[in-house]
Amino acid sequence: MIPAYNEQDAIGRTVTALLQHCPDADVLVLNDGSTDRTAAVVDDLVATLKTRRVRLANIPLNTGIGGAIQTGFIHAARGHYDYAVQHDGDGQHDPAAIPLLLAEAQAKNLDLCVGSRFLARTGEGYQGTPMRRLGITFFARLISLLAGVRVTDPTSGFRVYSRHAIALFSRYYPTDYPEPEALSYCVRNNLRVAEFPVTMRHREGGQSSIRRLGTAYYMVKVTLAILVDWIRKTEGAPT
Ligand SMILES: Nc1nc2c(ncn2[C@@H]2O[C@H](COP(=O)(O)OP(=O)(O)OP(=O)(O)O)[C@@H](O)[C@H]2O)c(=O)[nH]1
Ligand SMILES: [Mg+2]
Repeated sequence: MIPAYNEQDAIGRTVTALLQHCPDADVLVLNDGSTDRTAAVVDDLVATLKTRRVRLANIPLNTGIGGAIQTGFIHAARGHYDYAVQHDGDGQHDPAAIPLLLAEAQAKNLDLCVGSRFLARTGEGYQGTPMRRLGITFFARLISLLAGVRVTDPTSGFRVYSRHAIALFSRYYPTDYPEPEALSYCVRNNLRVAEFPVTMRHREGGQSSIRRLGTAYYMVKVTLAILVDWIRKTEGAPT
């Protein structure tokens, strides 16, 4: 599942690399009302490669990453996929890490395996601006405290989900900046969550979505959403 908003510069290379590194995977691009050539780039690639492994969901209005990713979960649940992978379309994630994340999820029976850029010993790769790291540290501490699991990169959108998580998130997935809340939601609903070290890169073009919504709004909204979620009842077992 690749959420994509105006990623014409990077989406072609991202999809091509995914096909190479994950020969058993189908790729779903969730193009969320992009106003650039994102859809055309994917259509051209599919025509050139003559592949059925790549699908393009053209969501007509911008629903945000949450709405797009939940569309991906609904598709994954209906298609009876064993695992779903969330992977950015801006070139920041390395698809070569997907088999490692999957192996970790399988070996440890995880429902959510999050690629963390802060677990690699070398501290190499893209780590975000100091301001962003401060926000990440805040959410990491908040979730670690509430959930009792060690979290270092709760905003990472590089994730592997089990069938159990696919079923849960096909029914509900948070909106706006969904990643920290989705992680917390998993733990609260007794799913098995852990992180695995990955290296991230700078985006290959386009614009970060973090700029589009104010940072203060993000911090307050996500904090409140996580706190309110913890006083809700646990979801029933997914079917
Ligand atoms: N479907 C959908 N995808 C989006 C939207 N906004 C961003 N994305 C995609 O979600 C992924 C992550 O968004 P980014 O803006 O790169 O967020 P980020 O990686 O945390 O921020 P940077 O580190 O600054 O790049 C990218 O593939 C974006 O194209 C949106 O409104 N809808
Ligand atoms: Mg990005």
